[in-house]
Amino acid sequence: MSIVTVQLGQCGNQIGFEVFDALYSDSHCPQGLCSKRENEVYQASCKERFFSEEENGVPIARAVLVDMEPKVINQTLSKAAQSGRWKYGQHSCFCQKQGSGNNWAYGYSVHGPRHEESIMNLIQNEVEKCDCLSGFFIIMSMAGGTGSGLGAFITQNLQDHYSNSLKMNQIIWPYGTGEVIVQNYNSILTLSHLYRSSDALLVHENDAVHKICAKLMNIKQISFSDINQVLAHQLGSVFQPTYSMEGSYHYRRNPLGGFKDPALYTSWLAPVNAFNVWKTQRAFSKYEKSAALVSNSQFLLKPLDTIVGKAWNMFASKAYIHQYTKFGIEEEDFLDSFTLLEQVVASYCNL
Ligand SMILES: Nc1nc2c(ncn2[C@@H]2O[C@H](COP(=O)(O)OP(=O)(O)OP(=O)(O)O)[C@@H](O)[C@H]2O)c(=O)[nH]1
Ligand SMILES: [Mg+2]
Repeated sequence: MSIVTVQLGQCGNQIGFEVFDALYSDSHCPQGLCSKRENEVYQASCKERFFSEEENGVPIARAVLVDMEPKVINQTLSKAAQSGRWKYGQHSCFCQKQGSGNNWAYGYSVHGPRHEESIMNLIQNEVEKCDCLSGFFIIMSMAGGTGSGLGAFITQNLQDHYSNSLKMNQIIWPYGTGEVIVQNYNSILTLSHLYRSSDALLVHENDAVHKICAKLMNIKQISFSDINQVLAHQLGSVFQPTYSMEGSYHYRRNPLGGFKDPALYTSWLAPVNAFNVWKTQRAFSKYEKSAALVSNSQFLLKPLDTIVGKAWNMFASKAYIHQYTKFGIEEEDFLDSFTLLEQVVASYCNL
């Protein structure tokens, strides 16, 4: 089963690179407690999932790189090529001369329709290289213009063209302070559109990862590269295959039970369905023991409520709205987004 990754905008491309690098490093690191045979199966499974192979044996990331300006894509391509370990495909990039200037509407309404065909063709080429497609990872920030606006547009297109395949968006949540003034507008538009077209949103908060770098890793001058490495580690540890002892060398779900306290689970799911465990003897990265938890919880309520509140305050005074209406995103679209996200906030409050 293979996954095609679509990396969009500066953030999506920079993180995408670190993710593939982490996946590659992990699959070539010491095997930990598992046998040689198990390790080989793990490596083959990782490769099938995330890489295709070129004739000379260098793995090629199953990825499409999209940005509206060339700088980050060029840097990303050359970093991968210089690693000498894996690379991106020769015809897997789409870029233009000028970005979306942190304007969601420009990414969604201008770049989207204009470049839809070229980008969807690149994605289709990548899909055709998979024997069996299990779905798409779409990596993007929600505060800029390209990753967020074009990312929402492309996700919608993927939903139309590949409705049976899983679409999971990796969303980078902006820092609470100190960034672009319209980031809250871009964020609510991204979230409300993805709510309709994506199967799952996996949210990564820059503030939270920054704290990990500062407090747990003691990094003094934290760069995006540090943050992206932490994110890549988290994503790798969740999406690398797991190995089940039962039966033959298959990777599959391995429910072990879960936490005992029923109060930890939502009432509308039976605990057996609410909690799944996958485990493997194979070390992840250089760690013999590690654990990763993905949860759908009230964790995001506060950040979501804050973003919706800030965007609403700006919207109430009509600040910067003309930058959006200019490209076809009307006040009505904003109101729809607010209504939808307020419903989401209310549902999560009642969990
Ligand atoms: N974690 C992380 N966040 C990033 C990175 N680069 C940018 N961001 C965040 O992404 C947001 C800005 O979005 P970008 O990805 O730079 O924007 P873009 O998609 O390239 O869109 P335009 O530049 O407007 O065309 C801000 O919230 C940044 O904090 C990165 O490498 N890692
Ligand atoms: Mg950019």
